[in-house]
Amino acid sequence: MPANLPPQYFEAEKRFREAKTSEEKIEALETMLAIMPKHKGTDKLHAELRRKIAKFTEEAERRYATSRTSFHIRKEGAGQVALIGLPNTGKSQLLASLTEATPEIGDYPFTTQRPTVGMMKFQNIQIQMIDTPPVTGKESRVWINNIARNADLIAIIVDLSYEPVQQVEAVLQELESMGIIPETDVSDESTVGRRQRKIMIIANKSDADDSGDNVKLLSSRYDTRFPLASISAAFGIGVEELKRTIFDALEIMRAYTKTPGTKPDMTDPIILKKGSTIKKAAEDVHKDFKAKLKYAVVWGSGKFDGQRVGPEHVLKDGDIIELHI
Ligand SMILES: Nc1nc2c(ncn2[C@@H]2O[C@H](COP(=O)(O)OP(=O)(O)OP(=O)(O)O)[C@@H](O)[C@H]2O)c(=O)[nH]1
Ligand SMILES: [Mg+2]
Repeated sequence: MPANLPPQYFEAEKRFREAKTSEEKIEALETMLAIMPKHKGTDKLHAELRRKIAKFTEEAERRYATSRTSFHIRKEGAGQVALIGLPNTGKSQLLASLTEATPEIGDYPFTTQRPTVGMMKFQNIQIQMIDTPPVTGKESRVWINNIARNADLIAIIVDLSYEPVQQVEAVLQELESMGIIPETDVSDESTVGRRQRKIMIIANKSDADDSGDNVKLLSSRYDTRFPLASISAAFGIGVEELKRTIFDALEIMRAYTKTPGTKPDMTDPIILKKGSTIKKAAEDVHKDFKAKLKYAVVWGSGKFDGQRVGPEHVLKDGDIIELHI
């Protein structure tokens, strides 16, 4: 045991010993893991803590599995977005504004106990949104950990009526303690064993007093790190623009395939990572296509419509492509 551990470590250790549920045990172990300095001398302890976390997570999952819920939410649509935030910031209200879902909305904290899923329509695609219990809830951790780890985008929801930067930092810290860090924070050793995720900020309650100043605070602090949208979920202000920001933050694009002499089906795009090539699109259409592909004809990102391009041609959102094998 390294001698220079801070008192918070021993407090967490005490919490671990006294914990009654797997969730409480996981929370304490993760705190211990986050606090412990990282160097050669602590490698074994790190591994030991991770093993214990895995064990209790499995236990918790087994328990929930018997009550027929699952920690894993199956992806549907063009992308999966997790709404994560402190209590009462408006996550459930936002899900209700963006989708057909009807989650419980309350003027008191810790309203949401279990995740709720809804599909958000953006132009001709659907994006899956997940409302989660507040990130600081004891029972939330196993849920948030699994959902945030698996989502294509984490949207941090903050309440513009008070200290928004502190709220973002608190959520980032919670995520970090679960081993989840922003994709934009690329740093050597801190990424080992960590899961990097796309992150954006949704500043809610723009109708509140002081919200303008608080948006400025957020944007000056996070401008280069995260996409930011300011909205009022309750009054529907900025919600349409938000859909576009979410689409952009997912870093995906649409392409439409057609066969020679026919029209493409513009209601059914294939979804690709932004910056994908013809080759990648071909692979998505059919796994045999990639090897056989000779050339493609493209409308949109070509120099002119109907241009013949090679497999390395980079596509843009909305391109129509004809694959020739
Ligand atoms: N003024 C204002 N109030 C809002 C807005 N969005 C949500 N609220 C209110 O904020 C409170 C909390 O909303 P919820 O959607 O339940 O918040 P939550 O983040 O899901 O809360 P938990 O589930 O407890 O984490 C409710 O009283 C909402 O009516 C908004 O845009 N403006
Ligand atoms: Mg809620």
